[in-house]
Amino acid sequence: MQFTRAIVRPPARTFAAGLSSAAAGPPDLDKALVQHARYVQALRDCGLEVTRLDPDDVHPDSTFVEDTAIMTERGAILMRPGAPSRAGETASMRICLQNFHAELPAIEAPGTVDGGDICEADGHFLIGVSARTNEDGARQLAQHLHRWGYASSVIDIRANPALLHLKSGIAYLSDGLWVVQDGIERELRSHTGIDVRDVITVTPEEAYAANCVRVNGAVLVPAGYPLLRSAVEARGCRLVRLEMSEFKKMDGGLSCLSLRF
Ligand code: CIR
Repeated sequence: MQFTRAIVRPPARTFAAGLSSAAAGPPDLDKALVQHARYVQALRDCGLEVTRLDPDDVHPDSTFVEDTAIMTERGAILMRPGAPSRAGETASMRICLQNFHAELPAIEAPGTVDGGDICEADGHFLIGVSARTNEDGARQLAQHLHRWGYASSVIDIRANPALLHLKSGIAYLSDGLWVVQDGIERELRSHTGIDVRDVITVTPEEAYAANCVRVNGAVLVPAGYPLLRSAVEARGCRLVRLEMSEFKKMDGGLSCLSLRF
């Protein structure tokens, strides 16, 4: 899918109060703002027009905009984040998305879905059921997608507590190429019916790098993961390395920082 736009939101002053299991110490806000600005520039360099929402101090995790919506070629769907502290993030995202889409279906209670649990591969949506995305939310989302002619499959990641979201452990880079953490590949091949042509399996030491993003001609990867870098380069992809240290401290990956469409 060729992207022309992205939505981002810089980290708020309250960023360090967000949810985290990383036990890596508090993030440095100034560094996070610099890393975020470079991320935005990378999106612009890929040809995207970037809409920047105002920082939202009330919601410390609000920089992770990917969790609030999913974007498809046929429309956007508003999510209902599973963490109570993040539920309010969708209000401003709804207003923003209404500028682009007259119809904006939404996940309703008791369903919850975090956008980070959704991975699209050429019109087939993998929906992760996780600590954040429940079965009711997954069912609602599958129905919305079906209405637009998309296929979907559910992957239950609840037995793998190391994965916050499905996309913490899997990325689709187009042309049949996947990046996965060990364990998810089996699920991908056995449950989805997707034609998996090429797989880069990240090592446990580089697990964080499984969350990388294809943006038009480039693949955005976190800096500091040399094995993934060479595996992606070996496939002839143009690589953009981005420092993500402060977002990693808050359990956030590369994809979480933007909605691309
Ligand atoms: C959270 O726990 O919700 C945030 N601290 C991190 C969210 C990361 N989002 C994502 O992986 N899509």
